[in-house]
This record gives sequence, structure tokens and C-alpha cells, in this order.
Amino acid sequence: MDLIIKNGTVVTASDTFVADIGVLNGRISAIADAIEADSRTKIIDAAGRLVMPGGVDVHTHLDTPGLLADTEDDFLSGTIAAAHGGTTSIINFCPQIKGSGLLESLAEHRRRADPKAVIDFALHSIVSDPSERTLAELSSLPGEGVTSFKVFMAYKGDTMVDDGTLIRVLDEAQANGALVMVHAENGEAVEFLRDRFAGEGKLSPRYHALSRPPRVEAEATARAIALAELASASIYIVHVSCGEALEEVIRGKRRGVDVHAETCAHYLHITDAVFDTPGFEGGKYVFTPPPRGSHQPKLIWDALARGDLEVVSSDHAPYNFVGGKDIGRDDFRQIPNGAPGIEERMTLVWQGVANGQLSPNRFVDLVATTPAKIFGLYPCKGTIAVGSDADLVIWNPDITRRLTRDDLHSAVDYTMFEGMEVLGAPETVISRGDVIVQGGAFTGATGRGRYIHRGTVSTSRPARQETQRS
Ligand code: DUC
Ligand code: ZN
Ligand code: ZN
Repeated sequence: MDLIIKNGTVVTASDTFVADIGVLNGRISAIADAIEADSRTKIIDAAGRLVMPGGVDVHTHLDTPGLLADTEDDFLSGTIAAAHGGTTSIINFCPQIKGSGLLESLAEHRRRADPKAVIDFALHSIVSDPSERTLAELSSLPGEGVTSFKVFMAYKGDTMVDDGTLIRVLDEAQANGALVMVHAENGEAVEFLRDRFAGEGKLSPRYHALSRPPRVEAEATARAIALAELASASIYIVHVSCGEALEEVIRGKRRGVDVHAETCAHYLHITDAVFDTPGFEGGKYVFTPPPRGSHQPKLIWDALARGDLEVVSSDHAPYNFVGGKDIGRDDFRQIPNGAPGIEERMTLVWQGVANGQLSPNRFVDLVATTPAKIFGLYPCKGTIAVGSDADLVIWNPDITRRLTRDDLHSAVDYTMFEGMEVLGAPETVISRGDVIVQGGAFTGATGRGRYIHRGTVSTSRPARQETQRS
């Protein structure tokens, strides 16, 4: 045995029990009451701690060039930050480089990621130039281990696709065992509202939120789910932020559409009250969909507890405040859309356990097990079982601390949660049997993370129907 984690309380998505975990060659090789060590075995005593699967964050934007700015973290700083937060696998979005194909864009993204990542990573492809050539390439992506594609229903004139493209991508994905991830906002309506506010001289960050109200998200969510239904395809709605969109997800599930939906940790804690702060502080919170009204976080927490929302991701899209966000100081349309959160994610969701809204098992399910299952990483990742990768987080549930940017590890210059008091913290993080974080220090090696070649996704896809019922 290379490593034994002794006396911890093991928490999986389904069970809680005290046991030792033995690790050999990077994998879990035994789970038992008491495992014998030999002379070369490293021992970690986890008495009084929870031992959980390392987090799986399926929505990150490391090393991503943007229209207005580039994201601040590369695969080194971004994955180190993830590891400090308890996350041991990510799926990053590979943008389609303008004028390039999807496969070429993937190869370029791998060139950037492979030498730097410190935890294991997989990739989704963003389809932003839906030419015939691009659509023809979709069937080759699963062969590269990329079994999910993201399309945008917003950002008119940039990455937005029309309904005809969306249904074709859904159909192609369905035929190839892949999953379509949709950014659901009605891009035409957003454009109309942005122009109207700008015409009235309303250009502060608050108007970012007011030009993307809940109905904009709900309408597109309903439309995307209807198109998936018509194509007999599975669909994954990213970053659900409000009760209105959630209602459409629930409606789709009820009529049998294979719809999956995530929220992001910031929707659990941040509301549109952030736009009441003086000056340009609100610029830090320009993410999409935007911060919602004060009644919304409870709706999202309840949906996580019930199971209508299945995953909490970070949507880590870090833009510096100084020299990034503040480009839009005088015009919200110039503020890069996105915010950091890769390190904070698990702690933010844990607050639901701390205040009784979620069980520890449900926490594990939301931040590790179900994301791994949906995206073809399970059971290598996302659980504690003999044969699974030894990706583990040893969690101290009793510690209280204040989040502050100076203690975090992203290269970005702020956290949205500055000063927030939180309960619980990851203490030791293990990736394929290597201790990569201990006592607040990173102990891994640059580039040790491996690319995960994903299998086809595990969804309950309905059989394609010749005719739809009328
Ligand atoms: N959508 C995302 O998923 N991330 C950043 C910005 C956006 O619009
Ligand atoms: Zn999006
Ligand atoms: Zn995103």
C-alpha cells in the first residue's frame, strides 16, 4: 500500500461510514475497518475529519481569450486554485478559435494545458462558428475524448447560434453519444434591452442585470428544451440562475425530456443587492446570467436539495478588476462577463450543509458524483470505491474562516466573497494518490495533471422518434 488514510468518516453520495482507505498505484485498492501498513506506507490520520471524493468542476474557463479581455488563470494557476478548494478534476471549455476548426482548436488548447495542469482535466468544445465544416467535425470530437459541446443562444453577432443550428447540433450529438450544453438566454431580447438602456444613458453595471432579466433566461431555457425534445436528444442547461428558468427545467423533466441542469455557486450567495454599492464595485459581479433578486437563492437551494438541479459548478471565468472589469467603468457593455470561483466553489456549497439545507451526501453528489456521471468521468472520478482513482479531499467541517483574496490562489485580483465568514475547509487534497495540498501549501508538480479522454456520456437518452405525438 502506498498510502492509507486512517480513521476518517467516509462520505459518498450514498453512504457515510468510518473506515480506512488504502491507495496503491494511484487508485483506491481497499476500504476496510483497519488496513495494515507496511514499512513504505505513508499514513494520514483523518480522525474527526470527513473523507470525500475530490470535487469535479465541469464548468471552468482557464486560459481563454475573450472579446474584451482574456481570463486571468492559465492551467497552472487555475488548477492550483481548484486543488486548494478541494477540486481534483475539471472540465474546461475549449473555445473555437476564430477561423479554425474544432479539432485544431482542441489541439491548441491541449498544447496550453498539458504542460501546466496539476489536476486531471477534460475538455468541452464551444461551437461558436457553426459553418458546415464545423458541424461536420462534431462527429470526430468523441474520438478525441470530447463528448460535450457548448452552444450559446446569446451574444448576438458573436457566439450566438440560431435555432436551426441548435437543433442540428443536438441531432449530431444525439447520434454520437455526446451531450449539448446550452447557454440559455434570448440573445435578441438582451440586445434590444441593452440598446434601450444605452440609448437612455443607463450604463452602470446594474443595467447588465436589468438587460438580462429572468424571463430572458426562462424563454431560452424552454426553447432549448423543446428543441432537444424534437431532436430526441439529451440536453444540459448551464448556469441556471433563477426560479423562472428552473420552472422550465422541471416542466421539461416532467414530460420526459432528458434535461440536466446545473447552477453555479455564486447564485447561492450573491444577489442584485451588489449593484447598490457605491462607485464601480458592482463591476466585480458582472457575470451571466446576472445576480438575481433576493428571493432567488432560496429557490436554487431548494432545487438542489430536491434534485431538480443536479450539479453545482463554478463557471470560473476570472477577469481582473483592475485593467479588466474596469474597462467598462463608463459602459456596462464593455465589462468582460464572468467571475472567479474555482477555489471557493466547494466551500460555498458546504454552507448549505452547515445550515442544514443539504446533507453531506447530497453535497458530495452535487459537487463530485453527479457531474462525473453526467460527463462520462464516473466511476474513475467522483466517488470513493475500490478501483476508482484516489482523488480525495479530507475536509474539516468544524473550522471557521473568512474568505479573502490574499488566501486564495487564482491569479485574479479579487474574490466576490471577500470577508465572508464560512464554516468548513479542505485540509488535505489527494490526486491519484499524490498529496497535492496539505496545510495550506501546494505540494504537487507542474504538469502532473492528465488529460481525461472521456467516454460517451451517461444520460438516459430517449429513443429517436419517427413522429412526435401531437
Ligand atoms: N457564460 C459562461 O458560461 N461563462 C462566462 C460567460 C458566459 O456568458
Ligand atoms: Zn454561458
Ligand atoms: Zn461559463
